[in-house]
Amino acid sequence: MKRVLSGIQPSGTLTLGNYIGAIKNFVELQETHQCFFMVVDLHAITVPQEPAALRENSEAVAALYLAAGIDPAKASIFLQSHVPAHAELGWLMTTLAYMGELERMTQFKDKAEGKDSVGAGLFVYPTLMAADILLYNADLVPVGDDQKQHLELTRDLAHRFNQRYGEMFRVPEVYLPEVGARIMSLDDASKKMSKSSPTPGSYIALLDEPDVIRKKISRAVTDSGREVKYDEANKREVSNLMSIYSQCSGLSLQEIEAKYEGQGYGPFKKDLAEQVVATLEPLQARYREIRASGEVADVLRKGASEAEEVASGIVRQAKEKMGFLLPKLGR
Ligand code: AQP
Repeated sequence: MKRVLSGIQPSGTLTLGNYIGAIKNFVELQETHQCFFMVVDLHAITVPQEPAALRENSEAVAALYLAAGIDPAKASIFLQSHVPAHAELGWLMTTLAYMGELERMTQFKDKAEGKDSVGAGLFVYPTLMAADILLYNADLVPVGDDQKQHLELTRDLAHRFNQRYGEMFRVPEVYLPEVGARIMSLDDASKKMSKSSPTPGSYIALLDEPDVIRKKISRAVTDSGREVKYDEANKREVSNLMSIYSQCSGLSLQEIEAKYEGQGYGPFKKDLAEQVVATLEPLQARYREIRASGEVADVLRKGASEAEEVASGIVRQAKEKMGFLLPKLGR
């Protein structure tokens, strides 16, 4: 079975963007691949996190994985910080990377823009991401297109290591899920929907109450026209709402266009809200049961031990190749 690795940062409450762009695909991938799904808490701290919120969000992301249908019998679910090999290989990768290539990362440039002080963690974060991937010799890393450059850096670092110290890392392929998976902000369709946005009206949180969802969708920005038509170049806002509708209902974009022909945005937005509520209500009910049962801790313990089994061997091998004097393994 091919191996898949991916993760989500516990940097806020997850959004419909995280669900459609990531978790929904994870649920499908677990049927055909050996999957490792992380809660990437070490990445989350590249921007300051309030400790109590980090703890709560970390458990919440794991519980949402389960509520969405990721099955711990099929996939390993774990916290990145529970597997020390991530931080360890992350450091080794940092020493292989060049300042120039990290400075070229557009995500760093975007996140650093206009700030007086920028954390060093944000700068070296792509080397930790490279370690995450290489620790599992992952074949596929499903990510959004904003992560493509980081995956290319991972490939470069893997090549560099293999050339310098001898063949060891598999060079992973970039795997971008199909188009339409990128969900944009409800108040500005030029930006992606983000859980760390300071404006709650810009995103639908997976745990938003039904009435909050209805209100956010009724206030979502559209345009001055009245045609429900998919046209990313000229009708970005409506196209984004149609993508959400399509992902939640299973209807194609053409079917949605036909359904609302000549009706304006009112009925479309009303039905969209109900589609989103119908998608999220069962997930929310399962989430509440999972949190109440206390099962998350056991799932994370099992997942970390499965991940550790793979990752600790890889980091040991990498250290050996680099010339570290290794402690003897137990007798
Ligand atoms: N708007 C989105 N549309 C589609 N996919 C999305 N993802 C995130 N936002 C959207 C996908 O979710 C996965 C995990 O993302 P992450 O939490 O590790 O970081 P991110 O991509 O930076 O997500 P956010 O919500 O924007 O987080 P913050 O605000 O903390 O930076 C990835 O697979 C991503 O593609």
